Amino acid sequence: MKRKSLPALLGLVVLSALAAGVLLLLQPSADKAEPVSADHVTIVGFSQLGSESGWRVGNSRDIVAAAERAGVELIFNNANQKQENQIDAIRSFIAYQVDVIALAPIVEEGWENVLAEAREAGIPVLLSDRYINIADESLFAGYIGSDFLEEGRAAGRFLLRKAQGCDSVRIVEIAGTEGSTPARQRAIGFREVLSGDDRFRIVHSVSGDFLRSRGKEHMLNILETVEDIDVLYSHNDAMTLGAIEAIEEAGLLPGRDIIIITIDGEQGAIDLLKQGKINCVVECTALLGDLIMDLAQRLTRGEEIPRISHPVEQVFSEFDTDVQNIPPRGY
Ligand code: GYE
Repeated sequence: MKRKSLPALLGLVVLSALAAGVLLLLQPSADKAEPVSADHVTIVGFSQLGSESGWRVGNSRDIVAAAERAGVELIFNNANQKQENQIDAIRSFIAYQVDVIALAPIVEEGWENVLAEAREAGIPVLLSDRYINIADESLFAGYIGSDFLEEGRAAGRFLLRKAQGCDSVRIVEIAGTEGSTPARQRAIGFREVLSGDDRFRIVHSVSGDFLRSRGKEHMLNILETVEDIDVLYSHNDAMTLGAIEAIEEAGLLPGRDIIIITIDGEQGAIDLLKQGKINCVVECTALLGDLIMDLAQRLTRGEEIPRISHPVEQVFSEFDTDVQNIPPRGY
């Protein structure tokens, strides 16, 4: 969907307000909990954090397509990796009086003020993809996204199985954006499973910001400075694809000389799993759009929604017999 100009946005607000039979106030209304008519078109303002990875691009496309499928008017803003841009976008959604704000927060901290402003305006907020750390959790209506702790645990469980019979396992970790939920929890879940087994040592850990270019840069540097690497645990596919380029440039075989464990499940990573260059892909689905639109419409109708909605996900690895038949991922 094309981004709307301000007049077009205001037009949408007027239309939906008329359909709902309520008076349009240009200043935020404190009472949006009035019942809406059956033909009310839900307006969602979505603050996307950026386009750092194939996962993120697929997530954005899915959200736009899901809004069209659901007949939701979507105002989509891409914050280009800056929290202040996300805060500005949320303030503009409040000024436009959208029905629901959906936020994919780049980091966990720093949302108190702007979410209090949304509440003041009577606009419910859905968290999409990443979580936030906030004292008053009633400032958002619900969370739709993966269980990142479980993803980290799944990565650890794969390694436990792969390392059967090994005496010592030296691991390097390329982590996601500092202060983001997936980076924090993927690190914790992985360590939780391996702790207590002193064969495993994380000998180097660095943040690659979920970017392919940083994954490659870090891996080039790691290969020069860290000895005897057995395993790369990378928090997303984009960084993994960059790191694999570095490993191959160094004349090593990814998947054999270095065991590769990655998270997301982009098509590019699944293709390398099929070629034996990646050993394990922990799925984190980017396809959250339908769920977001469904919950946004339910909120607009004043219905209760679940606090947490986790999509069902799986692990793809060299231990699966049907790796060659993994269906196309779509991103
Ligand atoms: O793993 C990564 C993206 O927040 C779950 O962000 C998301 C992560 C995903 O850039 O590829």
